[in-house]
Amino acid sequence: MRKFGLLFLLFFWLIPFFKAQSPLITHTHSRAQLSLNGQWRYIVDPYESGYYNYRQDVRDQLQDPGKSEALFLNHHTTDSSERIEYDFEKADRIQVPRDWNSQKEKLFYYEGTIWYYKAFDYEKAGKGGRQFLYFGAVNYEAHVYLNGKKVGSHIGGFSPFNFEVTDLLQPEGNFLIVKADNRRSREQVPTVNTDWWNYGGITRDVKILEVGKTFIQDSYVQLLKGDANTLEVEVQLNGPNKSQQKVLLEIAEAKLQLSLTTDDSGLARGVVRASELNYWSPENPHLYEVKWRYQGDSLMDRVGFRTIETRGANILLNGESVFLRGISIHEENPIRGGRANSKEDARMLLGWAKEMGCNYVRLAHYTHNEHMIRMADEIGLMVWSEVPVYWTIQWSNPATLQNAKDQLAAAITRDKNRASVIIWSVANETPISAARNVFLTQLIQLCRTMDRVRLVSCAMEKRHKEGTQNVQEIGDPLQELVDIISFNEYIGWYDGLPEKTQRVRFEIQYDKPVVISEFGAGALHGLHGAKGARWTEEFQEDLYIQTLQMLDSIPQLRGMTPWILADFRSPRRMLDGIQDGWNRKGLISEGGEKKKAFYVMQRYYAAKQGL
Ligand code: GCB
Repeated sequence: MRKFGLLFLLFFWLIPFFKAQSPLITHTHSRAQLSLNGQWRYIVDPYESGYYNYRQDVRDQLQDPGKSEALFLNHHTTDSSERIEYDFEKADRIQVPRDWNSQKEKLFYYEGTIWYYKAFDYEKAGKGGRQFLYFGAVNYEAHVYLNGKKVGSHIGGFSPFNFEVTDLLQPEGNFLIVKADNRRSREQVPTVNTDWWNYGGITRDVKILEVGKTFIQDSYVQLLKGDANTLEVEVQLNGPNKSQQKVLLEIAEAKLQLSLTTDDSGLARGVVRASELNYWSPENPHLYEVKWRYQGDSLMDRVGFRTIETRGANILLNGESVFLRGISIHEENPIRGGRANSKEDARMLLGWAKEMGCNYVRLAHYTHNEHMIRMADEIGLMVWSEVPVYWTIQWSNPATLQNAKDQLAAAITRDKNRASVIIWSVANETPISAARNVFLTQLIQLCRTMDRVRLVSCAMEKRHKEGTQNVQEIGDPLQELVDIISFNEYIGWYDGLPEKTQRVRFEIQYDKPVVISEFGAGALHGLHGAKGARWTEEFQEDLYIQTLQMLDSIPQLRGMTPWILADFRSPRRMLDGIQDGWNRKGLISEGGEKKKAFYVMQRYYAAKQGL
């Protein structure tokens, strides 16, 4: 009995803590909305006193959270004798979206909790509608409160999430409070150890989405696998009247119309013939206006149609073999500093890639913001999209696996209509073990179930073939499961000197395309010297020249993404006078200047055009 009572208590204690997150709403750019971007107030709380009381109880779980310290209540008083130990109205301001580290010097190295506060009025557009609070991303853990009530929490620093707030919004005097905590921990994804800056805060757009009582939550329109003349279509309604409803799809430019009827779960599926499509490609990034209509609700999207598949060692885009002329990119604006988060940032980063002659980018090592993917659609760049399953994470921890799956599922849900995205990557440089194999196999399966058309890969490692000096093999059992064999190859930087590249031969057992996910060398822009001297532009240039010769001898080579477009911040990089907290493997400096190796890639890609 006592046991039962305890379980019962635990159950009720858990309910408010793990408030269900609403299913992800997509197409957020084209919906009626109120942007909450702009200036917010913030309070730094390294001891989390606003979250835990002095007995370490979670305040938002208590009958009496303690209005003097429970920041989410935003308590105000006119009684001068009352003790209130915080005041958002007096707190410093910070820009949202943007990480905190690059905005405030005192927060440069900060890892911990910061409370964000935003006051706003909200005039509902019409009667009977619903409102959802949407976050593009918060790094890493977010607890969200509206008008003193908890609306939910989320983990994962690079994925979007939303909560319904219909019953909480009021016409005037709303206050939204977000506890953002970017502390690293072992069981998370990524874990404590990465080679990038752990930028904290509300790093992507925040908005209130205004939708009808029953509304189009999500939709899908892409070419059917193996058939370039048929579109596969799916739409999901959300709301009390979702069953047996008519939803209309219209692609006027392709003279297509389709009416679908939802089942009891609000889902409708169909296919429609579409001949003479103008196919999307990097050379012709054509996007169609796609309109969805359900009762008064209408959604607009710009969608490209292309096929992507592999045959033997070839990658076929719209049936024709392509060479992926790529570059790896972190989501960072090195010139301004901090996480990239806007259309302009995307234009700058992807513009540099275009200038190099790329038709492809590897968006490392986590899901990038939606502006990046949409810009890639617009300007014509194919995309490798990745989740932060990086180096060593807890392969045997079911919560860690669930977390990785959630991040991957969010990326696929958000970006499944983007023609640019051709590859889902489930991991980077992970050590082979039975537990890892099980973990990653599940992620690969998730990609295959959620996305029937795109390719799957991961950045593996290479190794010396046993008993040989200069023969390299991959040896990762995941080669069997992926569509594209990718590995990080640092011969000449982490493995010998650049001349070693001339002795190395690769043995790759599979008749699958090989796309090198990384190679590179560190160089400080403006530092010149002999090509044998590390950190000079000449060393990096020479390594690139020699590496390209070596890679060209791999018969299945179908592309590459050298590491990396631009220098990026990393606390692991401590060499004073050279690194100063930057990973210097960029082909472009933090000031935007191109290093010599940039031009090596530009020339190499010019010669690969049309291949
Ligand atoms: C790698 C990692 C990447 C690092 C890079 C480096 O293999 O995948 O995240 O930044 O090497 O510079 O060492």
